[in-house]
Amino acid sequence: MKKDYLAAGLFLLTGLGAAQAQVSLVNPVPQSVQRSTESADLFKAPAEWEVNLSAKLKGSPAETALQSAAPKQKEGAKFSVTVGIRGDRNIRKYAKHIPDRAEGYYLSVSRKGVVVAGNDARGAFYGVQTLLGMMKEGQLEACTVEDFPDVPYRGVVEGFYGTPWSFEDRMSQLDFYGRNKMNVYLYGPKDDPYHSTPRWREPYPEKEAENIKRLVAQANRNGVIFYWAIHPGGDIKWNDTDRRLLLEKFESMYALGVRGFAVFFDDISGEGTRANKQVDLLNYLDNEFVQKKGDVAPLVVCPTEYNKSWASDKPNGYLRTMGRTLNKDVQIMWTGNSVVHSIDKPSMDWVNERIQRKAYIWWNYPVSDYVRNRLLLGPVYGNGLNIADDLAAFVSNPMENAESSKIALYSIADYTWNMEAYDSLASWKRAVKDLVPDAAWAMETFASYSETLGANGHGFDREESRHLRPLVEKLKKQGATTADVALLRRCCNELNLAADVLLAYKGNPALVDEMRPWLQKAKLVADYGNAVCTAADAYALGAGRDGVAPFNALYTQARSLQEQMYEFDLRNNRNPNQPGAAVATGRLLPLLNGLLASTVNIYNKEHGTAYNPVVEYQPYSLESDVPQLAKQPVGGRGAEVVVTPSNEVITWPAGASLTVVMDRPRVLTGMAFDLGTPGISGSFTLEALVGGEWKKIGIFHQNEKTTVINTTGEISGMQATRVRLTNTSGKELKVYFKRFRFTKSEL
Ligand code: 14T
Repeated sequence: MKKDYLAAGLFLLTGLGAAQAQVSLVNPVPQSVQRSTESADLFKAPAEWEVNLSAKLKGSPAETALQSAAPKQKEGAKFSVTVGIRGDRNIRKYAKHIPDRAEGYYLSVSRKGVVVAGNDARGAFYGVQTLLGMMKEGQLEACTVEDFPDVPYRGVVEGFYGTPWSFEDRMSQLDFYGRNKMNVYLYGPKDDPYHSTPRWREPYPEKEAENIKRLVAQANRNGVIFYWAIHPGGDIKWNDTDRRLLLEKFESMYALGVRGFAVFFDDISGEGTRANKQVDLLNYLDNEFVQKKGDVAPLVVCPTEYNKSWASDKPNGYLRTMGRTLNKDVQIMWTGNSVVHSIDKPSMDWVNERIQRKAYIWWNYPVSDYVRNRLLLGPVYGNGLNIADDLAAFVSNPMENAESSKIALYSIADYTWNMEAYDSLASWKRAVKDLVPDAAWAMETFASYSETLGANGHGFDREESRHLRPLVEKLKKQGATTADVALLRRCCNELNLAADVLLAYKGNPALVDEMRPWLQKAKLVADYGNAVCTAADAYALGAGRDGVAPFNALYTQARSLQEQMYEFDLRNNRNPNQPGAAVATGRLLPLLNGLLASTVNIYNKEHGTAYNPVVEYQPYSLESDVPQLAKQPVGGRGAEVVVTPSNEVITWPAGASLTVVMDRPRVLTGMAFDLGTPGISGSFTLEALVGGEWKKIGIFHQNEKTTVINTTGEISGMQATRVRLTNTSGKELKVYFKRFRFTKSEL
């Protein structure tokens, strides 16, 4: 009984049942749809149909997809489904309608039956997918569709740092790519030991090999090319032995069914980065492996200089060398103007001219490996809608949270298929409904507080909580009114409601598991907001105090919830870089913090009290004239102060320094940093600002392998307001920034 009531409530909230033109459920949005009548001619999908599949499609993804459809296949059924590819007799009548484009198809739907005519086998599969997408809510729509992709290769590169996706995650992803007409998946998780240095040379153990075999089969069923990537640049020797070992590894992957190969030379330094050596190897692999096999997809390479900000632009520089000497059929990856960046026409022109081919875009969104306390669930926007002809491919690097990534991936599939028609917000809404069909309102609501990336080293951000933009603008100019507080309270209550609905959602347990820390955090944010709004109404805006708790209680509650949120981050989503779960930090939390501060000020003035108006205690900041480190976040966790590490090679100018600034003196108790190279610490000077004077901190212990300075003995007792590290070698240095942290106690 109760269950029915709940279901009815959700029904209303999500607007299910509203009249929907069925072809508008299809993702990606087709290139062209023709309806026979003015208003949509919708009819109930048949319970059974007769399938007439051309011989060439037997055993193909199109057949598998049809077998998974709801209608039963029955010979002699009234409703017929005819599927073939150009040249097949069963669809000959329709040949002239088939777009002359790779993976294109023609689809016709009437009350009598369906015709799918593909330009090739993949096209036929996509035609079937359009049919199935249309039927998602049990209906069909009379229409014809002529369709094809804008971008030849569309998909995903599993290329992030952190926990690689599980086998189950990947199986589900590959199915999702097929449904959304993505055709490539590049397997290259940075933390798979057999992908990267030093074990790239070894074949996979039996169990992992077996899993890869099964993934390849799943990819094949879904019309997805499974690319296996190798990341050998960390320790490769440019000799015959390593070349042979690489080829052998490729052979072992070929034996598992892999028919797409990529070589990643990103995020390395030293010998492995040399363009001409890389090109030699790649041309060798292309000539001796890819071309000889004959059934292998084009070789893909991620160059070392994979974005404009890192590219040396000399005539004989890295990119131009690749452009000139790398076999033309080898595809070159590119992340844009920087590591994480929107892609537009000028940036495509820039790189294509240099690499002398169309770039293969590796888009670093929604990857969150540099903001691991975040879920990126917002709309996909910002890339040019006029670059279809400039791309060899467009793949997305996703979050380690596989299910959550599907919101962005759905829209990336949409964008890469039909750019001009791409509508970011409409696509996002369909994505949410596709992922969480029975709680779409809750997911939309929660997602609208999980968009921003916060401060991060790449300077990339996404707009959060668009619905709060007007309020933020208004409050810059004037004080809050009771109506403003009512809006904030409503947002908090909706967020709380959405989190509760999702925590109980049974339709996708893997998704709920991924989101749990953020959903729980959202409830704390909502509680905090309610305390703030109640205090503001009663004690700052004169909305009446009858039946309202005393100010002191509400103030203490707000403080308590701030503390609970802080504590929550210490216990949840533990990872070494950005632990915890950030929710609603884009607009809602700053608005609530501002409201609390102004409420406290007003109350203090009226009552002569001294409640502290400072909210969200931010005791540390960073200053640096090392450009790559200037934006690095710094934070306190208990006794520790940590500057977020970076994985890139840092160019540290002579004399430049990194300084952590504290809001008041603290007692230093320990210190450790790691610049990645043995012996490098001698080139740096570490100091603390004590009573207005810089005091040198000597090296207490230096580890052989990495450069860790641990100054526990020497610094203890120093009461410092700043700690700084300076390159005093007199020359520019290339270093890593693996660790910079110290411990302190409060005075
Ligand atoms: F190969 C690339 F195109 C690429 O983007 N490589 C990595 C990628 O694996 C990672 O997921 C992504 C986002 O963090 O950034 C690239 O690696 C970096 C680049 C940096 F500038 C890692 C840390 C950096 F500081």
